[in-house]
Amino acid sequence: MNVTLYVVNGSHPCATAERALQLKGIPYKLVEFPPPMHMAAMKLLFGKRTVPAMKVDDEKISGSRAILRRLDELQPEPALLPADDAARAKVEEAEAWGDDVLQPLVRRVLWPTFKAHPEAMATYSEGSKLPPIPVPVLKLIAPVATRIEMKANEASPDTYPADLRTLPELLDRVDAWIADGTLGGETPNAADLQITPSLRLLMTLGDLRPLIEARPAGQLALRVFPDFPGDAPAGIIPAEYLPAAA
Ligand SMILES: N[C@@H](CCC(=O)N[C@@H](CS)C(=O)NCC(=O)O)C(=O)O
Repeated sequence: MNVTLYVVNGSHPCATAERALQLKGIPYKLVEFPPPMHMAAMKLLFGKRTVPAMKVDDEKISGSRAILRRLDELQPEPALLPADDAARAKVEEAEAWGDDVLQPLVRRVLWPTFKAHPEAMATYSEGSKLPPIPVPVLKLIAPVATRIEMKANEASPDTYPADLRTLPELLDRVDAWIADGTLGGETPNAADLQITPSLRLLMTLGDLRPLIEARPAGQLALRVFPDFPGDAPAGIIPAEYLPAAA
């Protein structure tokens, strides 16, 4: 069986799919595209613009949740969903929230931050196999790249402060799932793999890390993803947008 994973370096759902492959011990090849060029390439290859996508021999699978389901079929152990119906429903609910609510919010926070501070983007190529883009070039291409990404992700000057304000509420929700055992088991389940890379990516922003790190949500994100590309210094998100630390 030949498995190829198509990714953008530092993308949170790509981290979900790659960690699932690693957990299951499935050997894979990685194909990496730079954003936002990946959209056209993925549309051509998979008929859908987004990463991650996976090829298993000639079979094409798009989307982090679909990829995890397929991996559970290909290699049942360790299972990414609990066998018990009630526990499984809770994990699926948390996973869907991570995909539909948290994942897009992270993009709507990151891209406006990069638009204002393109130099911060340089650290997000950590671990990439693509040639690094020098900061002056990044600054040159940032206005176009961030405009395309903000449009694709429906990010705007209005969504930016609104999303940042909801952060404590979202973290409360993750903490509650950890407290009731839906998240945070010994081996990461599908919801852990979906939610923790989003939190970990937010924690690469120095302004947000102190809001997340000490909470159960932050600790879980660091356990599942000790390392993550990106390290943007504090002081780049306007202070008036930042929620108070808990
Ligand atoms: N929620 C889906 C979609 C992932 C997604 O939107 N990926 C971003 C990169 S993090 C992307 O490729 N965006 C391009 C676009 O929206 O066209 C998943 O988990 O697979």
